[in-house]
Amino acid sequence: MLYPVLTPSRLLSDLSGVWDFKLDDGTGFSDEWFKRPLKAPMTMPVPASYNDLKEGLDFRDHYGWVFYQRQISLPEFLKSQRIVLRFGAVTHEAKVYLNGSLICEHKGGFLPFEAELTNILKEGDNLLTVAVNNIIDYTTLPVGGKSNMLSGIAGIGGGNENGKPQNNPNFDFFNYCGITRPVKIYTTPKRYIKDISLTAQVKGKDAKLSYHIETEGEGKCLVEIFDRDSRLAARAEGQEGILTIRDVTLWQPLKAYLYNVRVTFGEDVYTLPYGVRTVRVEGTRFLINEKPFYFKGYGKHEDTFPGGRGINLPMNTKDISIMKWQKANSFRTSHYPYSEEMMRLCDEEGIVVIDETTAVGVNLEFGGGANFNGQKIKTFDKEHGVKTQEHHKEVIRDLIARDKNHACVVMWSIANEPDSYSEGAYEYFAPLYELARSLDPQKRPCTLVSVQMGGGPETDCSSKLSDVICLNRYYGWYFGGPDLEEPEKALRRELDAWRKIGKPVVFTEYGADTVMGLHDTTPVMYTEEFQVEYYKMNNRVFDAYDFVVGEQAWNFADFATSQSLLRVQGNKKGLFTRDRKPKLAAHYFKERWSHIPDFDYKK
Ligand code: GCB
Repeated sequence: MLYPVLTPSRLLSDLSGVWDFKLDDGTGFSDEWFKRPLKAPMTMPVPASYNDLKEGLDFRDHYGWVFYQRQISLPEFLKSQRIVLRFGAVTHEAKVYLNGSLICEHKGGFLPFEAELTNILKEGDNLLTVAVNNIIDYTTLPVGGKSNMLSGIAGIGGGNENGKPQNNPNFDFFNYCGITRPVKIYTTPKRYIKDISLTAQVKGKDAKLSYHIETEGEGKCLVEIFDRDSRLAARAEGQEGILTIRDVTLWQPLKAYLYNVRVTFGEDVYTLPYGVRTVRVEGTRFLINEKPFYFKGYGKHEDTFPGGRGINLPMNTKDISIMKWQKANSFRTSHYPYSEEMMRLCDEEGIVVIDETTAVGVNLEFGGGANFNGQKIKTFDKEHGVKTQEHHKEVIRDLIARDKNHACVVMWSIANEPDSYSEGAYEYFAPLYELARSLDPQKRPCTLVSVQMGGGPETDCSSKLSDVICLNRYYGWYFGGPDLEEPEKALRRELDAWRKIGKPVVFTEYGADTVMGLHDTTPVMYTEEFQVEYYKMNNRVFDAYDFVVGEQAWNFADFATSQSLLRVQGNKKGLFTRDRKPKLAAHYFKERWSHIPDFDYKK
């Protein structure tokens, strides 16, 4: 799927701004709010999550539908063009109406979707209404349940019953919702370029680029590649073929180089920035451009105040600047695909990305297997367990369609902390890996991110399915903390077991909650000193194992969660506060990572 851009043949218009807005009071659909201007609407910025933008729990914890509305009109001179309305992301479900008629529906809150407006726009004003649903359940990704409690991370609980229906997320981040990414209208000629796929092979100094152009309508295709100085580097005709770039400049972590691939098809022109690099796993090494790479970085969230998960371009830029200050080179898009704007920025800045689906919470074993009001239900129980597999496939399809050309993406994460260790897990996951591998033209490695409860290689189906083993481990925090000695031994024992399967291991999460400003001479839990000691212990162990090829701290920054006894106005495991001020551990990692090269750390 192509990102909408302005080109000599395509007009682009951004519908960001203040829209009309209303929480559904239960009559939104029966009274057909989408048919006429909303009565007594509030104002609401788009794009943003709505939850923190008006005061009160009823608003923040609203359960169900909300309505967004505005008028749109387009200039007459666009009549000859194809006109498309495009949403970057609407969390979690959207129904889009134009002049009172439903024109499209979409499930899944973190990937783009489109509706063609060409023949349905009226002259003058058109009423655009977007109904947005924030309910999560056993069929959605992420997974959640319904409760009457004002609480709960992953069933840990501790809240008060207040009789109102609530989302009970089976995951540890606030269920921010709304129209969270840009809404745009773009045009194309009637015969147009639908999609572009590129794969590079590097031979000596040259790169061979296989390309495939999908078009609507017949016609001639011209593909031209320009270097950064706008010099023509390669040229070919036809919808598919191979281009040779001589003396190629590779895209490297932290040394990005992007070519511009310009495709011309009839009247349509589209330009795609593209970095040439290779990626593969060999034995216990993760090779980027054939050199063993070491992941230094974090799991992140799209989470800022007050826009929640709404796109925040300045913060994205700041985050990458901080990563570079700290000598990090990578992050994981925990626990959902990030905005297209962030992915393009990572291409530009040379940040390496593990790209994750929305599959978080596919695990009903949290909270001692008693999640969602004490039911003891097995995750893959045919009757009562999760019903996410078909939607999971859809998400994988859409994610790869969106991100397949990004140089920054070096691995797909199929899920975060699923129940990958109980009956039915292999049968659930094997087809998903197969799908991802068949869809990705670049055949990137695939992984899932394993939860500590899953045990080791014998029980976790990731050991069979994944190219890289990704571990979330909390030795010295949830497991054994505040003691660090016994947890260190346990971590070593676990790594001794993983060694036997001969695959690279990346720690995709490890961390300790730390409230900025808490200090002590003895490192006690929640102080900045404890966080540093915790990381020192874990990192010492990672350094002792040559097949550990990466460390991604949990989390880059503090972030909002549901309320519970273990969350102090959110999750405080950030190396940085929510407004990006460094804790002691941020300085510790800056020092450590300045001594760890991006390549050849472990020979
Ligand atoms: C995890 C989850 C992450 C949580 C984290 C924590 O294992 O993957 O979403 O935020 O633990 O802090 O407990």
